[in-house]
Amino acid sequence: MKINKEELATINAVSAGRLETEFNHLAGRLETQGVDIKQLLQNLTAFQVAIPSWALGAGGTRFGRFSATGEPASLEDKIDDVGLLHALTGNAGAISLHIPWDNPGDFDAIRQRARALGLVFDAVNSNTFQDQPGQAHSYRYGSLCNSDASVRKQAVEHNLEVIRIGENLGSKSLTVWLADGANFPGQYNFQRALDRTADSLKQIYAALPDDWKLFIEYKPYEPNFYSTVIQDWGTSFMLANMCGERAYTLVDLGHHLPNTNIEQIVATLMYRGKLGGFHFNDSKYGDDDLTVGSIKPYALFLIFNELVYGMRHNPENPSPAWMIDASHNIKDPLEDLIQSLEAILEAYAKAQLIDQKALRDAQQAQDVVACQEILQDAYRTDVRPLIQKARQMNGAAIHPLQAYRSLEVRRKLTESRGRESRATGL
Ligand code: RM4
Ligand code: MN
Ligand code: MN
Repeated sequence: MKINKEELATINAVSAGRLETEFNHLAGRLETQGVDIKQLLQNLTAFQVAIPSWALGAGGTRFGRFSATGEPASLEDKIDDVGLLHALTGNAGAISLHIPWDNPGDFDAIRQRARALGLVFDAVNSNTFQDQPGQAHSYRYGSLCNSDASVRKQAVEHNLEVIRIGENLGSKSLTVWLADGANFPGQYNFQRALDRTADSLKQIYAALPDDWKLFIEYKPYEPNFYSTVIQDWGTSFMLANMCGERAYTLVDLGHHLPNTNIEQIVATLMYRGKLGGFHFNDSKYGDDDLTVGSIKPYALFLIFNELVYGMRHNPENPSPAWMIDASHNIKDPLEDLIQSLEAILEAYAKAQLIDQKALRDAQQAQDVVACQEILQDAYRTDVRPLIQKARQMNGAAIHPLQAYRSLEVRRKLTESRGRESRATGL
């Protein structure tokens, strides 16, 4: 199904008057504080977050899976779902594929379908954490780190195949996340496993097209519970440096042990020009992949503060590849993604409200209380009218979730795809 522009306009008309009043009120107040509203709106309308193809169906846990009805069973359907999200929010203009969960057959047709919906293909993701039917060697004991050279070769070749697929779709980056690790002390030698991983990554990097980037993701544990080869940002940063200029670290918010100061990691990476990509989600304990902003919205704001600072001061970083990497097992996946997009936009908008000059002065004067006030003043501002205005300007829904429900999107998807259709992914 497609969002009917006229129906959307009718829905928007109901809230347009109220939005105008609220927007004018907020914009007027912020302008007296020196905020450039025009620039802010421009940043918000331009902000695009890639949607992972594996978040469009219900996410499972190792204890089971509760299907959402009308799930997208094919890549075509997944593209259509991202198209729906983009039409409703104006901020979901890209899709990130996971190979072989996604298997683009006819590249031209797939590209064409995405283009018609205003979508581009963001980073492609390789999968060497699951064995595929008919595969010659198993990843049971790791892929790029494996002590068996033929397994490493197979894993490197898979990454090269993913690059080839990405090239055909117009992607410009490859994200490598490795499950490689050990469940028990002594299972492998740390240095040798790391050395083999570095060597395999260098082979992948060497095959990267000139205008491509390599993103190396880290994660402390799961699926291995004693050690993960690329367990933290430091290891990823080191490997990215060993590979070369176009290799970067990718930060996934859920890939940290509880209470880690993620905003400081962001700042450190940006300081050295090595932050390449970002996976948004939220968590309480581990890689929970919960809706962005549902647990720690203040931490998200502080992270965005560093991102905004870095985007202004560290031009040696590429403009980060933003992606949501969340998937939920009980919510409607599209509603979940709408909520995540809203939280991201909110944190991004609030971070731009921070009075950087005043903050710098307060830091210089070592006025700790003032520093906190400046940050929290921005955080406590209700920026929703700004985001709603930006969506209206993009021709999207002022209230995407409400529009999604009143257009009965899930019911219509279920009608056309059936109750049993199932998306590929975890
Ligand atoms: C991992 C990691 C990767 C994602 C897989 C599905 O934990 O976050 O980015 O591709 O999950
Ligand atoms: Mn991730
Ligand atoms: Mn993850």
